Amino acid sequence: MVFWSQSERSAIADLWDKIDVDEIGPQALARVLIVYPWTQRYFDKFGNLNSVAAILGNPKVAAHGKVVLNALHNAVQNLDNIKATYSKLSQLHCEILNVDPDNFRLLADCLTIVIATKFGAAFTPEIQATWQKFLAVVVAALSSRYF
Ligand code: HEG
Repeated sequence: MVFWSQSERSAIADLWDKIDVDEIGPQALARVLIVYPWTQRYFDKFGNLNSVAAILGNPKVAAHGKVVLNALHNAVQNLDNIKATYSKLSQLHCEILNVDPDNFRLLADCLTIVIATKFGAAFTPEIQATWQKFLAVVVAALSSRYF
């Protein structure tokens, strides 16, 4: 069970309020596919991922980036219950999608970088610390059904 202080709760809620899922989601997933190209193997049904421009312009990448961020919204709304919230999703990624759980961390890091790029100085070290604590809990929850 993770402890969230009141200021951590409001930092996460405030940051999430400012995040445009339709903008940040596609950018975060595209960054994962560009920076860690081996992750492309999971998305062989997504069509052309052969260049940076192809990834950035791929509508399936954009759509899936939104799906991922919308799923993150569930965690924001269930801070005290993230593990249970992601139990089924973890099982899906493990048993059906066969996604190596190390990749969750890579996506979390790319998401943090996209947010830092977007919000600049407003994304203070303190907010970053809370945000990365949140993502660490998300990554642990998504990894929880792997065994
Ligand atoms: Mg995953 C499907 C969420 C990281 C590869 N991912 C999905 C779905 C959700 C989701 C909600 C749809 C599930 C469904 O159809 O019921 N993914 C999700 C989150 C995170 C994550 C919240 C991390 C924060 N996913 C992730 C990573 C990879 C990956 C790092 C691979 C590098 N996800 C993946 C694939 C699919 C999903 C291949 C199936 C996509 C499809 O067939 O459309």
